[in-house]
Amino acid sequence: MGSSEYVARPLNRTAKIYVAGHRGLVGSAIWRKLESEGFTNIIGRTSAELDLKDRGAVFEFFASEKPNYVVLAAAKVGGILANNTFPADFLSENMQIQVNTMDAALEHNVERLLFLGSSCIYPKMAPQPLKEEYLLTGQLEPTNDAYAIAKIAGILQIQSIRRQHGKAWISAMPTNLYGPGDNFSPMGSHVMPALIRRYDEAVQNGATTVVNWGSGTPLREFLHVDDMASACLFLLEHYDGPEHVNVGVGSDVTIKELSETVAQAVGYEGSMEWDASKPDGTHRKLMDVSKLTAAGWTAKIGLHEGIQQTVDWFRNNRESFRG
Ligand code: GFB
Repeated sequence: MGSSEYVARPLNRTAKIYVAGHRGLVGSAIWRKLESEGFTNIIGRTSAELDLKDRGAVFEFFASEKPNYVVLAAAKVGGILANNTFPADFLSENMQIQVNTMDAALEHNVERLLFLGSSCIYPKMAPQPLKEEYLLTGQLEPTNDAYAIAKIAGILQIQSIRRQHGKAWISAMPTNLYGPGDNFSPMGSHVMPALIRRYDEAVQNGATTVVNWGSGTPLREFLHVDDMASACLFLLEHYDGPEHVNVGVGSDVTIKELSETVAQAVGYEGSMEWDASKPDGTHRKLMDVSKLTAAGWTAKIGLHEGIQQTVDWFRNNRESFRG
């Protein structure tokens, strides 16, 4: 980040802010964060109320609501198997959501917009930790290349709108996220909610063996979604540059270590097996978060604490969790 990109420009707490995807893991956390920070005019629409793939409806929504700020946290997301099985959906739906929302936001003069991507935008074989500048320097991980290309297009759309229209719009790329409100679908979810649900069911059923996916050797970095929400507001108020910014904790664990930690948090004492017919995905994608750290933000929620809190949330929301 060049020094001119560090700007302390508080958002107006009474201005209208639209959180696209406010029912999702990230959007709901951002909504909670904005409320706790005193924002009084937050708006959201469920996908039933507003389908962001419907270009006409999106333009009508912006014309009538005229938000000052937008957090674009709406996306079709899923774990490794969902990405690998439905690449056409991940590419098409994410492209439509992003293009429609950003085009309508531009037409209706949205002052600040934050676009959210993912660490899978980086080349599979890029050096670790992943610096922002490694974008577009090599081949992507094939299990999620379609999703990654959509997110890379979003970064380019932000940069192009900045160049052509001078907007103070920015992008953030989070590492793997987890926390309350996640999707716990056994086949479609990411690894953290999958493990929490699997081990919890094993405890309830008295099972002594669980089967996880892949080899357990890949490394992943996990960021609690409340930390992510805090980073999003921080960036909106302190960063104004064309380059996307990594958001993570700066350290990772193997999937085997993660599964042991989740087992402990859930109270599962049986054994674990690994199903090699399921994909491992990329071996490692640790974020270099030095830019964000230099700007003054670091994650606060430790992995053990975050996992325990998410397990407790899951157990308190058995009737209503997604998935
Ligand atoms: O969380 P996950 O699906 O995301 O998988 P990715 C991470 C690792 O956990 C992989 C292993 O090596 C999986 O094989 N794993 C073990 C499991 N057991 C399970 C399980 O029960 N469910 C799941 N899902 N994984 C996604 C990308 O990649 O992450 C997206 O496909 C996106 O594009 C997202 O970037 C954050 O980190 O492999």
